[in-house]
Amino acid sequence: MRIIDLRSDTVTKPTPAMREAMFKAEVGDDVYGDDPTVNKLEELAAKMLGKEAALFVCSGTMGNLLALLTHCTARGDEAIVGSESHIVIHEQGGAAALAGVALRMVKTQHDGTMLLEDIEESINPDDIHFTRSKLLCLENTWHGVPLSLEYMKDACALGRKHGLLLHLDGARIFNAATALGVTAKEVAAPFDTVQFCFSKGLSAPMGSALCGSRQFIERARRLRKMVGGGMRQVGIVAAAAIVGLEQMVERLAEDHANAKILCDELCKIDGLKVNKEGVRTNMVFFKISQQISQEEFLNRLQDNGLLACDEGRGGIRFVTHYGIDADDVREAAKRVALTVKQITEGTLAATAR
Ligand code: TLP
Repeated sequence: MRIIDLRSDTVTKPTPAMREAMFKAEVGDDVYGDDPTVNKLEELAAKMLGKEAALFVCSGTMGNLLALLTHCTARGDEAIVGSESHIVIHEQGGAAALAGVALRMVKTQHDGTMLLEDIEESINPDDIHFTRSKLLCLENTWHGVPLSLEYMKDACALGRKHGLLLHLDGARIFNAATALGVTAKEVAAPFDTVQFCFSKGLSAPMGSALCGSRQFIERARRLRKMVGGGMRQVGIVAAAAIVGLEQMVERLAEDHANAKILCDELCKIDGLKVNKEGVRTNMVFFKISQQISQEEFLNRLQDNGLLACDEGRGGIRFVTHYGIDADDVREAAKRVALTVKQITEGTLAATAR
């Protein structure tokens, strides 16, 4: 049985074009600025995001950490973040532990936004009793949901009005742009800095770009070295990221279409609560109503050759990506239906005993 892996778009393997580009990549010591492939990638990333400069970093987590470190220059400076954002939930408290940045959490709404009034309320006056509010961070897409251009513009205008710097965790910015029918540059426009990942829907093996002004990126480059992210002949992997930007952006629409098919098929299965409205890009979330824990359900799915991600109270997550086609998602839905049937029949048998 072929395993269908829908845990994340991070499971994607490099395309044949990427492997070819990696094989042929010209390299140098990037800490000295000598790697021509990295330099090319950084220029391309900055251009596509409409920023002056970019920095190739190991991961999205490192990109966000460097944004916090570079923007929040004084110990204890505060960054305003969504309560359900990746920075809060999935980065192991790096903001506090490594960057000395205080996080002010504002409730994340079901569509990934924070209410403007909540943001405004969380901004501290310049008063000795409070932390210094320095940075506002948004995330787009959030759990696969794109934030609208209008919302980002309004939230950023509010931040600016109060003198905040603005960062976007745009790990999947190209999915957001595809869903909104705009360019990544337009999504990035209201922000001072953006981090986005090559290692997700763009299918490169690793890395992210942190984009911003030339001056900001110079400072971030020094700090990247401090956190141990200075890499050497890393053009080997930057070559794959270039292919990601040049060849893999347009196909993201396929992943979004496959997520819709998957959602429709899951909706036909009794006993599942599918978040239909939330399916806007490449993610599908659902909850189970069986008398079985989510963890146990995921184990049963795995026995049936299907891998999914446990999102705790958020339910179960499927992510579509390169290497998964429409037939695969139909097959995935069949395996979910089979799992539900096996559980229901098992429960009925137990009751009859
Ligand atoms: N997200 C991963 C897991 O960490 C949950 C995934 O499978 O979705 N920002 C956002 C919005 C992300 O979703 C992720 C990765 C990151 C940052 C961090 O990127 P990496 O994994 O490269 O450190």
